[in-house]
Amino acid sequence: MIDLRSDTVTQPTPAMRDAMARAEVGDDVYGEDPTVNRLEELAADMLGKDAALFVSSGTMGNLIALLTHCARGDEIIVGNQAHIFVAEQGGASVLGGIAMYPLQNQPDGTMRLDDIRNAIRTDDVHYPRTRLICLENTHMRLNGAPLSVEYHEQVREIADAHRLEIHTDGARIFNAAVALNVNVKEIARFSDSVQFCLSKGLAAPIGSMLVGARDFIHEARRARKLIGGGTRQAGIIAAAGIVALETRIERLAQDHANAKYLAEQLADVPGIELDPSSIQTNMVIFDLAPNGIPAHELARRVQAQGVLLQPRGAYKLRAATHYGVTRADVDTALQAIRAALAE
Ligand code: TLP
Repeated sequence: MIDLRSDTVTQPTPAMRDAMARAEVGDDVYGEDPTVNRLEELAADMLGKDAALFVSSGTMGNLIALLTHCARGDEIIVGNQAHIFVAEQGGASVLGGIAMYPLQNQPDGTMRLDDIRNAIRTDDVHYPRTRLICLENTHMRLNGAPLSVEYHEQVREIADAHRLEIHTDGARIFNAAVALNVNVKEIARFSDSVQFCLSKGLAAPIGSMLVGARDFIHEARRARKLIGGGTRQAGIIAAAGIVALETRIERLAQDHANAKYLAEQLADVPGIELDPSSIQTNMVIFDLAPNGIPAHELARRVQAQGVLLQPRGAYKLRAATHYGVTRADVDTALQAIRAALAE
């Protein structure tokens, strides 16, 4: 199977399995797992922050960040296409009593700066208190668009002017850094906290990191325990995370080139609507002509030819590239898609 549904399907590399087998471990709730501690130091250092916390998933990392930044009744400003708003069951509201103020995401993954300014609440007894601005980089639902360093800086200026904090859902922040050709620290420096995933393009089997200031991570560690995310000999999985950070970032450029190639070829297929210039990282989201076959039917037909795509709407599909997908696989997938549309 050529699995283009997501970069979450990546399998751990042989080096990861080897590191997992050999990992030195201890009880991480006591802070005694040397491998987890090493991963947390490495992540904090790479992102240019004081401290880091190892968590089970991106969803958990975002939730812990929001629970730590906000009290009950506080409000966050978040994009209406953001994973935090769309795809985390409203966890911050359900579990933290945190209100969400969704703003229209632009096609490049940003929220308009004026929209952010206008959404910040005045001190009025009717309103919740604005506390946090959430960004997503890369922006998954918007073709994996990377947000520029300049945009992060502009949002920081607004946050500072209103004494707000910023959390970035950087599930794929290394994809952004590679696409923008900047050190990831440059992106992270304008956010108080960043969550990033080890288990997507970086290919680790499990885990995400939350990074931020020392006091913030101290509180986040409490929130992680609160929601049952304190784990014991977690070094077994943290070991793979270290290998991910040390060895898997370089590969992302190839994933981006494969996504670009896929997009350029798909744009020429009759019945597919897609602007290949919007593809800068590893996500290719494309539309089918509304009078043609629906997305789930195309997915079914290509599956019969050994290719998995993810339907993301009645006439919308996603293909994500990752290290399990070669250029030859992309060609095979293209053939399958062309054949399926011609059926
Ligand atoms: N995204 C998954 C699905 O949930 C859609 C995917 O296949 O892309 N932030 C962003 C931007 C994400 O894309 C995801 C996962 C998460 C957070 C949550 O990470 P996990 O799945 O580890 O909880």
